[in-house]
Amino acid sequence: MKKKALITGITGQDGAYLADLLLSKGYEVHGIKRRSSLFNTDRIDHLYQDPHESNKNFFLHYGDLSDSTNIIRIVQQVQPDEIYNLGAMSHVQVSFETPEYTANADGIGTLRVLEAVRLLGLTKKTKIYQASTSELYGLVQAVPQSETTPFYPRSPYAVAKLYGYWITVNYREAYDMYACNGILFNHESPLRGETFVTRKITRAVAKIALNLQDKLYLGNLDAQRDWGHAKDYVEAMYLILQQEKPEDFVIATGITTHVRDFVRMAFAEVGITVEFRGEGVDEKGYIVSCSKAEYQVEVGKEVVCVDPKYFRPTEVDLLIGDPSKCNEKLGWKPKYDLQALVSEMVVADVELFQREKLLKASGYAIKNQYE
Ligand code: NDP
Ligand code: GDR
Repeated sequence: MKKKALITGITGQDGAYLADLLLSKGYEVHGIKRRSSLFNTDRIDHLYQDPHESNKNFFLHYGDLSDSTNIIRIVQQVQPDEIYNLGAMSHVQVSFETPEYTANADGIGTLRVLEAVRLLGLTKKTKIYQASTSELYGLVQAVPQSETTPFYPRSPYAVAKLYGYWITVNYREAYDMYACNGILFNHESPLRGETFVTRKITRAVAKIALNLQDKLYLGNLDAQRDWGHAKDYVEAMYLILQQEKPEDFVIATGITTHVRDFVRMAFAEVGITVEFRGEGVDEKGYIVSCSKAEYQVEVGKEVVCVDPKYFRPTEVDLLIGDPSKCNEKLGWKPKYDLQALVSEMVVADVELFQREKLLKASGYAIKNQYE
């Protein structure tokens, strides 16, 4: 019998990579997608199968984590061996503007998944992975952050995820469920949402190199993040559910980098050297040289500016994870380093915008990008 997995948030970055991974391992994969007025399945369109085909192993169900009857119905219908609860309002800054919705989807949504499994009598069959986050650490208590470092969440997103974390632990202890938290540090890829800082930077670098954009406006350049590749991190999610005992794991690279240095690395991929001058809101990045003749950029031009509108009411300054436990118990180590990640993201965005430039030059309308 094929194993069955149910993924909430399958249309997101991690959902797409995880679906690929589980299908490659012979799973039958079910995903929950939200109804939207435009198609929202770009990241998983390559997995689509004709609904009339027999032997299908990939299924999508309409649903939402804010709707418990819907979650119960889908879990009952699928009878999954594993649930990966990746669905969430995942943008930290947006959570300050939509705190109640974020609490509902990210906090109570987790409870709804756990309750569905419990109410349907599946506690001995269904294992649950909860997408917890390094944002739980928030205000720095100690570094590197490990499974035993105290939490101090700094956003409505992180507070909602704190509830998700503890309700998962509580259901494991109260009902003897196989339910685990993966406390994942930031992970990125060419599929990363366009408004997270890494993808915002790699898209802007590609557009600036191709003369499609003038400047990149960013918030806090001093923030430090432990960045890995999403492809590596979904392997860790899978491994967490294959252990004998349910446990929580930090998944991280153990290396941290400033946002400012990510900017430098991304520009370097297109041969552009950027130097930062000034301080605080007056800090700016200038092009000091360009080694690739195919990119006609102006040396001396100001290309990076700070816009305080991207500052958060409360910020998480420094994240650096301690991957000792996942290294030892899961045998997990990332295959990508930051340089390889940045390179893959910039190459993908240059290709994307080269196509867009061609369309524009040929008189086709292009989408406006709001960031
Ligand atoms: P994305 O934002 O790319 O994807 C989020 C997914 O959740 C999308 O499929 C989205 O659907 C779906 N979703 C949002 N709200 C709801 C809802 N109310 N009901 C059902 N589905 C919903 O996030 P990532 O793939 O990057 O992250 C996956 C999970 O891991 C998230 O829970 C995130 O908080 C967490 N996480 C992410 C980290 C990272 O660095 N990427 C690090 C640590 C944790 P739609 O496409 O329709 O918007
Ligand atoms: P984060 O990711 O908040 O860590 O949450 P994001 O990429 O949004 O921010 C990282 C850091 O960069 C700073 N920053 C900016 N961020 C954005 N988005 N836009 C900007 O213009 C900008 N300028 C500077 C931020 O202030 C921050 O310090 C991500 C999400 O995937 C969460 O769901 C996940 O839980 C955590 O990672 C781990």
